[in-house]
Amino acid sequence: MGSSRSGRATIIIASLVAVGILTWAVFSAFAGSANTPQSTFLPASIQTVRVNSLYMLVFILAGIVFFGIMALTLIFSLMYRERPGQVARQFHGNSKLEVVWTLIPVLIVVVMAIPTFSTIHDTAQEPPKDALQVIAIGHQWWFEFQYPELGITTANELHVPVDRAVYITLESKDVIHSFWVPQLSGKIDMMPGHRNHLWFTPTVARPEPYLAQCAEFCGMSHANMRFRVFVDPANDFATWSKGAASDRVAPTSDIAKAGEAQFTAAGCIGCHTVQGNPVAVGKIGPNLTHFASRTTMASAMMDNSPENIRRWLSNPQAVKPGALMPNLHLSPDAIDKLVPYLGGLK
Ligand code: HEC
Ligand SMILES: [Cu+2]
Repeated sequence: MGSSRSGRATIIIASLVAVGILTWAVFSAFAGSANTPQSTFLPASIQTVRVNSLYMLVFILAGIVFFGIMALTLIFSLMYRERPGQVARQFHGNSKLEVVWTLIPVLIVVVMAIPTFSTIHDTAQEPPKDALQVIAIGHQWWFEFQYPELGITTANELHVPVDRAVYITLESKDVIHSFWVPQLSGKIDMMPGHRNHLWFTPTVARPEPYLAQCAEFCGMSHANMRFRVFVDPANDFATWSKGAASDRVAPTSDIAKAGEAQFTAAGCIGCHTVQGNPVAVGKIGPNLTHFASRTTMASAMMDNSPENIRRWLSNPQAVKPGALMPNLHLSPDAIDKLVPYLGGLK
């Protein structure tokens, strides 16, 4: 008798502790927004705001059910616990109760279903006619972005104007990748030989980028396959896109000329395009025409700085495991010419 009573006490204490830990885990997931730049709880597009409010509704309803049932379980196990000399009353069925506990879940499901269907309906619409067209191509392990209407090809940093729909066509050059900007869009696979689509309308312009990354394991440097989305005010986007569509500034200084010659001599032109340089038309690696205007390099895994360019050129695989740019065993003199050249590709 005594042992079964202490057993029950243990169960009650254990359930209280479990409820406490769960509550803490769930609420800590919402906290610390500054430290969670890839949190889906900080939506910044029309679509992610919709999805997030739907999520919150389901989450709150589930929370009410969860805590209600836990509380009732605790209360009943205390109130109706075994007592000496008492025998529980035996009976079969209670229609009123059965109707109530069937209707309540039905009601909850209906309350969740109506906004779910309407959100699915709205987010599955065709994008508006004036949407900005972007083709995003996954490569092991970097992202290529093309703006067919604007004549732009760039890599790893996507610029989009605020308050205008962006229609993204997703492709892959090799294996399956996945395109995901947690604050701006859902997550959709980039498949070889098949085009997927996704669109979103960013609503919050800001100088800091939205962090994003490949969300489908795609090989050795999957974790280093990141990208950034800059949501610009309309004017800034116009300025950016004009620059991004232009050719490189033809080298005039001796340093720039030597750098461009080295870029050809070292074979970089076989894999990299520099618009305006007639021999640099390679398509294997990122387009470098305006490389220096990007804030990061090697798929946003590090800052774009002279030191990092130097490290990269000395041994790409040492910086990014498995990187598909070969180690060209460049001489220190060649690297000395290439670093300022790349830094000048504004
Ligand atoms: C065989 C093809 C190939 C050759 C040759 C090659 N690269 Fe690359 N390069 C790549 C690939 C692929 C990447 C993307 C690597 C990644 O991020 O995973 C890359 C990335 C880069 C980047 C970073 C670009 C960015 O936006 O992140 C720079 C800079 C670069 N290469 C410069 C050079 C220079 C300079 C040379 C010549 C010395 C050269 N590459 C030769 C394939 C090549
Ligand atoms: Cu990946």
